Amino acid sequence: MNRTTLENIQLIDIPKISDPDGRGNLSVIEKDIIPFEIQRVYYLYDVPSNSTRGGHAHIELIQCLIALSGSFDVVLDDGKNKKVVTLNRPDIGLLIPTGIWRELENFSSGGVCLSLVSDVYKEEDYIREYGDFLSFKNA
Ligand code: T46
Repeated sequence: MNRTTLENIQLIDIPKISDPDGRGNLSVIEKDIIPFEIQRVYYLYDVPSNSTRGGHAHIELIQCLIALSGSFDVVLDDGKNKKVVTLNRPDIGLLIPTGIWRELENFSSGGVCLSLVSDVYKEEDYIREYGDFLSFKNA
């Protein structure tokens, strides 16, 4: 049984240090910024604008997505409701709890999605069929 809803999805402010001498910005992710222990980092890039990534939910994995460069849309679905979050700032993280179906689309040219996640890669943690996802949520 998994009762997470869209309300459990959060945007996280990532501290930004603007350089006083005009050398640009620096963001840092330290202990306590992300509410889980990061076990793996991966990133999506060179994604064609008409491609969709994701299209699945996770059983145990918690994830934080950051648009390091450019922008993309994240379509989030808890089995009852859907919403779209556009990520376009490297100082904002999207925290996705377990049991949320997600699809990433509309990548801009040069869009890079950084993903910080709570576990190593385990295919058995994926629900890749939408019907299975609905059964999982309604179990
Ligand atoms: C997610 C979205 C945002 C690995 O071998 N190790 C890894 O850590 C990952 C993430 C993937 N893979 C392999 C598994 C597939 O053969 O890379 C291939 C592509 O993976 P997938 O189709 O799952 O890629 P996306 O972009 O659809 O999904 C990924 C993550 O898997 C997923 O957790 O939320 O990015």
